[in-house]
Amino acid sequence: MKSPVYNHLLLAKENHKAGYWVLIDPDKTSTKDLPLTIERSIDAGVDAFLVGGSLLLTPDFDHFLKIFKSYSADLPVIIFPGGVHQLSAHADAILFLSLLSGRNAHHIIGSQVIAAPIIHRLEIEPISTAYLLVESGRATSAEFMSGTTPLPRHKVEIAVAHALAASYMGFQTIYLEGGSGADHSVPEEMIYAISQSVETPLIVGGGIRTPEDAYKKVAAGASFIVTGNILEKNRDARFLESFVAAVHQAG
Ligand code: 1GP
Repeated sequence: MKSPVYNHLLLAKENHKAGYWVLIDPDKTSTKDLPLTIERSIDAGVDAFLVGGSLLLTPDFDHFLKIFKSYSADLPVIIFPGGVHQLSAHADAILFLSLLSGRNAHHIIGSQVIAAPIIHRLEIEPISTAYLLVESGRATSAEFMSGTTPLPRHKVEIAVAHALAASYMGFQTIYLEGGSGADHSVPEEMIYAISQSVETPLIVGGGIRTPEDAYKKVAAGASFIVTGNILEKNRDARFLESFVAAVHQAG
């Protein structure tokens, strides 16, 4: 299978040694705000966009993606799905998530079987991703909506065991997820231990609020950093630029 987006991301990782992705939640950004939001991100030097959310109230995901793609130039637009209804031919790729930290077969393989033939027909690139939810304080939307127990944040060996299993199963990436707006982001000790155990690129997101946080995650071994909420709260262009610089310099 051709993997142009995945290869593009790996190249970005090679050049900067780590990549910075901005997550856009269609419920929190109107299509009217998209041109400016996207232009600012491109100017700041982000490496890709993720679009999606655990629970989306926006009825027209496809239309949102269509508008999004018309402004995003050559930067990859990747669906970060909260369910099988978050699919669109206007995206370049989709994180084909399997919730490996949970024990609910529907989120490990059930939804994937429903979505796979649609993704095939839409001709968007699936990037197989082992999605590992990590305990982060108060219950997050991802935790509640999936009805699964996250990995205990102080049990690094359990997280490493999951990452090894994901690597043996051939996933293209592992997403270490604190959850949107997490009280505490994924601990550096966990990122470090996993990065020492597997070669699979690590995406880290959830509760990352400062460029310094992002820098520490990359220094610990993250390949890609995702932020969402914080950029919705702080729309200052220099703040975004400092995130990009922190991630690119930390590698
Ligand atoms: C959530 O990892 C993403 O799925 C981003 O989280 O909104 O907390 O940055 P934040």
